[in-house]
Amino acid sequence: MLFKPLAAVSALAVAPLARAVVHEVTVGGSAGLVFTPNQITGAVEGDIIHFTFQAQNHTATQSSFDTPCEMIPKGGFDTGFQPVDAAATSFPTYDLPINGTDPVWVFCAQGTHCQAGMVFAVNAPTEDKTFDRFMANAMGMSSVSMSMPMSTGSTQPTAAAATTAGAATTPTGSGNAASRAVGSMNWKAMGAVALGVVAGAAVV
Ligand SMILES: *[C@@H]1O[C@H](CO)[C@@H](O)[C@H](O)[C@H]1NC(C)=O
Ligand SMILES: *[C@@H]1O[C@H](CO)[C@@H](O)[C@H](O)[C@H]1NC(C)=O
Ligand SMILES: [Cu+2]
Repeated sequence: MLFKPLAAVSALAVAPLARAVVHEVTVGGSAGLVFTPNQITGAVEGDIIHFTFQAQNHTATQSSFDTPCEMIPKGGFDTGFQPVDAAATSFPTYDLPINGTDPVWVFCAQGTHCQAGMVFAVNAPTEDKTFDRFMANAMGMSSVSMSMPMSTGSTQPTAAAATTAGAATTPTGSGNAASRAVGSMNWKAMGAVALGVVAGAAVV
């Protein structure tokens, strides 16, 4: 009788150590200009992202959510170019240690691969700074700016969003169901911001 509760407690105590894992990610290869998978969630300190480079000549380079296709100025990681022949049978690898649960944004620095969507993320949030938005930014599918931080994942014009925010439904973007859902939420938030600005202006 006593042993069951004790066993449960000790299992919980060792759980954090047991969770450290190696996440396999293939860069390029027959899948094309992509990281496969293109995101890892739930990674914790001590985990490793194990990149395996296949054809053609790619990098895994750290960027930021706001500038997906630019290496962060200081302290970012960069594998450098890893040219791999299509007929290769052995592949260069790179182990990236994960140091916490903060998002890590990554792109391929070769030519216009990033603009073609060759991006990767670890622990991307499920709201706001999502992987879908990061990828859309990389592909130039949204015009993110400081004044309009919520414009993303949709081709719907900003003016329409402000006027229809209360009844916002599905934006007319071409994203998947997940990014459409986020877009819909964002339009409502945009409406709230717009109304706030209007209200403020009226008082002044
Ligand atoms: C890989 O790409 C880099 C950057 O474009 C280039 O400088 C390098 O020559 C390429 N390597 C090979 C073997 O093609
Ligand atoms: C984690 O820290 C190590 C050592 O400072 C560093 O080389 C590595 O790039 C860091 N990982 C990430 C994802 O930033
Ligand atoms: Cu590439």
